[in-house]
Amino acid sequence: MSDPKTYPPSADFVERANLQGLDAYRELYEQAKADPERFWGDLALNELTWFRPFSKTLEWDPPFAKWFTGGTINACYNCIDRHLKTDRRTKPALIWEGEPGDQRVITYEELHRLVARFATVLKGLGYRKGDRAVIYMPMIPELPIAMLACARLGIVHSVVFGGFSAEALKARIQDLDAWVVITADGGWRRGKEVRLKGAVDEALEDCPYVRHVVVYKRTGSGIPMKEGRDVWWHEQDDELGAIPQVEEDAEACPAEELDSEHPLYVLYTSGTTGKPKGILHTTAGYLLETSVSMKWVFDLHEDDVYWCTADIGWVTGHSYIVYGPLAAGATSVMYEGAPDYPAFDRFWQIVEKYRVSIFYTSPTAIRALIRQGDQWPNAHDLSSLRVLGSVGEPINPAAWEWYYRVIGKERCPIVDTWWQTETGAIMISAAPGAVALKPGSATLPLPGIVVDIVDADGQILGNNREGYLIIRKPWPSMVRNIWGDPKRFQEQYWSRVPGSYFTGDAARRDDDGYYWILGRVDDVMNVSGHRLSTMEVESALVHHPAVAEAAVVAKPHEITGQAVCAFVTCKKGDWNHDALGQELRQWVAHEIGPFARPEEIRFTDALPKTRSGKIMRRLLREIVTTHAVTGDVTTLEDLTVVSKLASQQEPE
Ligand code: 7RM
Repeated sequence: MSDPKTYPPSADFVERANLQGLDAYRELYEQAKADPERFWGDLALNELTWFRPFSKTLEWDPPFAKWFTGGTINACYNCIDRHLKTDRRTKPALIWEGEPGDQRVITYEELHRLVARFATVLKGLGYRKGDRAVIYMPMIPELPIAMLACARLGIVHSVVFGGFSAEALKARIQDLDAWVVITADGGWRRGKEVRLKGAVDEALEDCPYVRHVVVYKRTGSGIPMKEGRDVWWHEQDDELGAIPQVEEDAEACPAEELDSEHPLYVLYTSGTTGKPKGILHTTAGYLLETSVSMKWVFDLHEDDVYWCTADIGWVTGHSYIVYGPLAAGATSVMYEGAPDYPAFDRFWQIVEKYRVSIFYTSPTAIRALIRQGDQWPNAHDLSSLRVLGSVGEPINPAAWEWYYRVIGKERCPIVDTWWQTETGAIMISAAPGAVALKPGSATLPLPGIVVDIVDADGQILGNNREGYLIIRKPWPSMVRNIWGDPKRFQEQYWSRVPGSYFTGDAARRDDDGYYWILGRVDDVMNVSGHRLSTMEVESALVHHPAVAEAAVVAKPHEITGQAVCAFVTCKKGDWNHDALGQELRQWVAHEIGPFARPEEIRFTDALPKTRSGKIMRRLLREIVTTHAVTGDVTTLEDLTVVSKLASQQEPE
């Protein structure tokens, strides 16, 4: 398949960009490559505010890295306090929209006050540096406030996505040995209350050592409070008394002076086994790369209004709603609810209302909206937009083109950002004023990031060869460990190619040095000895006018080793599935090659997805191989999808 059209940055964009033109990018990249420690060291001194500067940039004892050792710093101070001495003091830090339409605009000054007060509450309850807090909240400002209050005191936080069950919550509280849980009565999603406190109560039946549950009142639905354990956020806050002046607050609850490598948070993510891994991020390096990528990738300027639609329960929200934007002094929009509530134009209504200029979302959201038609975005003034972003999975060229044309009106570059929970910050992405775009490619690694493609034996492959994506040099925002499991950390990430980080993704690099991510390694199929990515077939399928979404898995096959099995949801319409199935098989054969022709097409109303929108191909694989689902399904958005699929008769 030949590479598609490229989209160079417009002269207008380049003129205002933080990184202007390819040479500027290249120069920075080469500088970092020539002397990485000097590059990161200088950047850390310029971008972050230190209590005490570090003495050594990197101590690398593979797989364990220490960045900026000898330095002391505080993440909350860097996200808030330091901006108060500038014009940003009265700038909105968070613009929040609740699903019912309520709204709060919180300036940096106000955020400081709220965070300092809540930190004082936590302190009053007896928590301090090194303790662990689990945060289980809806998408309301008190979620970042709780995170930042923990960071202010050096309490390690772990945010558990509000859609996780009591069981999943319990496993995380236990793994982390957390003594305090911060939650709310509930939140709003699609007009219904998502109750949280009930799940906390259930989880805590098996966690007797948890001392406090701090509950924020969001919905006001009555909930039981356990005497001696549960406290209301607002009552604790009231007890602090009258609102002191900002300056006094700063004195009353100063940001703790912490080591550069002080643990900032643990975020659980699924691995290849059933047990989630607690990904540990520390303070200085994480802050550095999340904030500097705001400038390189999103081309952040002082007057931008930036909106990342992710949930803070996932890494994208940690890095690109909370820590990155706030450390960079941005105005970050936060929305509580669903993109289709009350109607399919909620995103575009919010973009118009707050004049959002940088918009960052997922391919899955884009495809869901494509399905509803162009009339929804077309009803809104989207002229404030100037940069669009994509994250979470490869964006298929058809969705890219729609995003570019219908949302960006062919004016806005799309940054396709490749990264992981483990990488902490964006690793591969265009700098939009420097790098020409190719739909479907994440483009080039950011300065300081050295990636390569290797084969199964760890041998480095040349251009145009598919292999495993690795990161060869340590980087400041890298995962430091798996909480409580250094052995798994070593084995999972650092054993394939010793000294290099194994991403678990397959990729290829083209002759322009652009990276094309092909998906997780276990999503790569092998049909008659041809390597074939599930993503490639999916992309071909969604290119067909009848197809809304597709998920492809490999099915064992007697003759060809594996065969392609596609699960397809259709756009609105009255389709003859037999005829359409034949047409789609032919379509794929035509788009990619006869070897890629799906053996089987199964039509379905919905695909099984995690709550962050990733299609759970593992479940589909189980359905096509064993006709039953046995593994962990606790991250599934809608359980009934799986039982429906599993009970479906296999076509002849
Ligand atoms: C940020 C995030 C990580 C996995 C990763 C990839 C896939 C993410 C892209 C992508 C292609 C992208 N963290 N992935 N971004 N694939 N292009 N731009 O999603 O830990 O939840 O997932 O997501 O497979 O390994 S994550």
